[in-house]
Amino acid sequence: MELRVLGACPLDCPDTCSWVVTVQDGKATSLRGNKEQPYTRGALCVKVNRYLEHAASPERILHPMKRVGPKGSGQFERIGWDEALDILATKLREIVDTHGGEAIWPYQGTGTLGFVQGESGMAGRRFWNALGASFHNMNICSRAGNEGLRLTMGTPAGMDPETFALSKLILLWGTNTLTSGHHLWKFIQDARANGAHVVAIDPIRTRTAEQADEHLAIAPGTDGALALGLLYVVLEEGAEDRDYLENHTFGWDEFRAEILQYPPSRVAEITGLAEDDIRALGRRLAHTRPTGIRATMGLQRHEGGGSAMRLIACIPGVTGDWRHPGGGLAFSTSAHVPLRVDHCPELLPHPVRSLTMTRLADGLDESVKCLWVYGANPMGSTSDQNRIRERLLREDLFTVVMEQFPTDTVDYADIVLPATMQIEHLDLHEGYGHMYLMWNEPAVPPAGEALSTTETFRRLAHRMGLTEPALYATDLEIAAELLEGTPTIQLDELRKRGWARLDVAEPFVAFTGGFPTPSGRLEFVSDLAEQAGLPRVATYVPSLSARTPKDGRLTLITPASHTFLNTIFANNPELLRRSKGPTVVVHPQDAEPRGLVSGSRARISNRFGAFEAYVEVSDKVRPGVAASPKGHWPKLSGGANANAVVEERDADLGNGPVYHDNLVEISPVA
Ligand SMILES: Nc1nc2c(c(=O)[nH]1)N[C@H]1C(S)=C(S)[C@@H](COP(=O)(O)OP(=O)(O)OC[C@H]3O[C@@H](n4cnc5c(=O)[nH]c(N)nc54)[C@H](O)[C@@H]3O)O[C@H]1N2
Ligand SMILES: Nc1nc2c(c(=O)[nH]1)N[C@H]1C(S)=C(S)[C@@H](COP(=O)(O)OP(=O)(O)OC[C@H]3O[C@@H](n4cnc5c(=O)[nH]c(N)nc54)[C@H](O)[C@@H]3O)O[C@H]1N2
Ligand code: SF4
Ligand SMILES: [Mo]
Repeated sequence: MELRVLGACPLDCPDTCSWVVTVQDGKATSLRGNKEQPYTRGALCVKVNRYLEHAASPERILHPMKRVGPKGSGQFERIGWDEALDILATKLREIVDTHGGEAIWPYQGTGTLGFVQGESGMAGRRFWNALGASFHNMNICSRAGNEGLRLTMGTPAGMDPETFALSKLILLWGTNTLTSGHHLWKFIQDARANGAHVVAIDPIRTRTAEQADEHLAIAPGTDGALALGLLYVVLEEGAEDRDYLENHTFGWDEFRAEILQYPPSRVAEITGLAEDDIRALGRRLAHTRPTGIRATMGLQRHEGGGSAMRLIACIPGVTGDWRHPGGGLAFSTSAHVPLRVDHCPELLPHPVRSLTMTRLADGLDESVKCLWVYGANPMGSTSDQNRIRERLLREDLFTVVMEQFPTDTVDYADIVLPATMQIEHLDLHEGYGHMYLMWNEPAVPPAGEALSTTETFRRLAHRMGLTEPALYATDLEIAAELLEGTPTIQLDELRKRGWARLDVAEPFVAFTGGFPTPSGRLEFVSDLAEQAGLPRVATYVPSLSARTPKDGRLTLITPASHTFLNTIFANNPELLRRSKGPTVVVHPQDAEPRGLVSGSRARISNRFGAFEAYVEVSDKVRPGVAASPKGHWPKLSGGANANAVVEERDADLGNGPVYHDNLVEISPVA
């Protein structure tokens, strides 16, 4: 018998594709994009085209295991679920009784963004609340940008990305659309067919920049200065929207004075761009309505990243672009999604501390007795790899990893639990790059003894004798509860169709009812910014690499890899082969004096550590910048990846990470 089962891609990608799994005799035989979904329209991507192959990989973890070798050795023996649950229940109880629940760090990552199984709903949180575990502050990805946008707009939620089809000028700012969420491209092409001009602003000539009409190869971490310089030209042209400024913004006089500090000549010096290019784009911005800005996570992975987002969000306030469909800014649509997420905080025995995801090495001190990792691969994805490794070797730390694959993080576990993949469990998703909810129906039974996240925590709660009914909600009950936040979307209809548009207008124009800021207006000046330690008026805050003398060092950017999704798929033989990596791209001017040639091995190092990669000499990167895509597994790359040289240092807002703001030396490997 052949069945077609509707699902959704669970990965941390803005597109959240709708897919169709064909099942024959209980086996998934094909997984294809769902043509009916209006945003993703049937195409998946190079990575997820291999999802079934990946799910059937002989490397899948299929049963619980306990450590038998020394910590970090990755030596395990198979155990049954019964024994695993006994060990875990006993150990957790002992830790709670001796040290208190806060000695447990539930370290959840972005492996799946589902609201039932994953990060968006913070699956497991009810269970952790019942134990009084520490709160996990999930800020690894977009927090600095979110906070920056919140200062200006009151929310990170802006344009519906579909309305880029209506833009006449599109700024792709610190975003690699064709790699990190390619379905937007279709809408950009529609805009181009109507005469839109597309500009990529990126230190790297990415595949997106190559396809754009214009590429400004800006020096990393100087985007705030560019934003001010462009607005300077808008003022010179007399093109500010005075009516909008007067009726919808707050703090214009102060902000105007700030803009006037940044004439294009000064901005050219800061950003390394040609003054003429800045002026030309400024004039274009001044006279093109609507202008749509797509700014995503790349440019906020910097010391000044939150401030840069705050400032870029000011641009449509000056030009009045928020008036028009196709005008404004799109970062993430998450905050448009009104699902009802209930972590049952009433289960907490007392208020608990918060531990910060990007500060794993710092946070993993003696006060933490149990690290419980799920949907995450911190040994591959988190800053300051060497110090994390040291901490994970602590003999008094009990580490549990729920996983699908034997990652570097798994090697440090005391107990490993087999996790289901998306075709094997139920979930409900948003798309953070579109305005739809997505349904994922399980298509096949779990592989081996794998259990979903929710089922694992239900069984563990039972084994620990916990009685709160909320801990035993079924997946369907959780989904129904979530949908209580969206009265226009019915569960049975969503299940039948696989997707549903949020209850928003089409075409959507944001902020028609004002901005959710303290003043109700777009804020150029913000008391909340001052409370967060930033200047009251939105302004340029340089990144480390922009403000530090380089002394022969290069700025390392570690962007999204085309063939992996963070560290997921980096053990797939074909995708690993296609990545040709790990690679490091260096400009000819920087390669020559260092004796680096294409195809040779290089050592990339700084005081935090080192990793090795194959050199690609190319003018795709600006002089002074090196690029090495994220995601390679340390153990498949000589023991370390790019995060060995990423410092555990905070961005200016929300303790965001600084993955693209590190200085390194690069030398040939003998
Ligand atoms: N194929 C693939 N897709 C992915 C991912 C993946 O790993 N692989 N990851 C997913 C995840 S988790 C996320 S968060 C998103 C991230 O997707 P993006 O937001 O696209 O993030 P990055 O690739 O980190 O950076 C985007 C671009 O910003 C540029 N950039 C870096 N620093 C600066 C700067 O200072 N100024 C400017 N103007 N540009 C700068 C980089 O060179 C890069 O080309 O993508 C998601 N999609
Ligand atoms: N150098 C550098 N590092 C970066 C970045 C960068 O730009 N540069 N980007 C950062 C960003 S944007 C992000 S979002 C983080 C991501 O960092 P993490 O959140 O740690 O994500 P991954 O590395 O993809 O690891 C996710 C793991 O979850 C597992 N998994 C997937 N689905 C499930 C499931 O349903 N259940 C369970 N139990 N496990 C599952 C996968 O097998 C995988 O090993 O990485 C960050 N790291
Ligand atoms: S990773 Fe992104 S583009 Fe690829 S299938 Fe998933 S949602 Fe679609
Ligand atoms: Mo991310």
